[in-house]
Amino acid sequence: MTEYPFIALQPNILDEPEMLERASSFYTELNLRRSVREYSDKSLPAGLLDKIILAAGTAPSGANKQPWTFCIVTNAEMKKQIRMAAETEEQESYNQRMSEEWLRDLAPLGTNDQKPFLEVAPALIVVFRRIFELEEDGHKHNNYYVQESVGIACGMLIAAIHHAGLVCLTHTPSPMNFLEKILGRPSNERAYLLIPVGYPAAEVRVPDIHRKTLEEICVRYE
Ligand code: IYR
Repeated sequence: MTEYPFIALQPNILDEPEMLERASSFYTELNLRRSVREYSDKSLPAGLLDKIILAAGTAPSGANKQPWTFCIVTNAEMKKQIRMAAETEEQESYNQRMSEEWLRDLAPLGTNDQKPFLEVAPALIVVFRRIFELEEDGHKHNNYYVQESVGIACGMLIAAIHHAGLVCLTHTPSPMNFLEKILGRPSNERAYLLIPVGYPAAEVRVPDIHRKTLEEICVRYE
């Protein structure tokens, strides 16, 4: 096993006022992010999603295995197939699988089993977690903390999408294995999130939800 050579960290040295200013403006920016379910069909600038995915790929991961694959689907026929398969699963979920309590919790958000955004949005990013790597001799090499690693990468992906001036939705049709089939993914990949990306539809409205306060989400031990 060869070791990595160690190189000097390139530190991000800022003075304290600038640190506070940057932390504050980053929060202000992220706090404007909203999940969007209605999209314009306007296409995206060439190369934009590549940079966004490169940003997501900077996430930390178990043993630096980077156990993720990001598929960009802009093909209209494939988006249609994905919409139809997702709606079939969602109909089953809304009508049979989700509990009364779950449906009551979701009701204020106004979601339902119809997912037109899967066809209207100019791109779908389908994120797969790689549960192992298949070596050339057929040996399965383990990945570690795959859920955590891919979750972190998706958080960074969503932040990068927002930072670039686009909107998205973390959509989780369940079960999601139809995505592996439609996209012909290899046996080591499992669908993790389905993320429509694009511009919001004109005059789109979103539910007036509120974020928890600092006191609600932070406990100090001094
Ligand atoms: N996957 C379904 C249901 C759904 C579940 C939760 I938890 C949400 O926060 C939102 C929706 C759907 O996408 O409609």
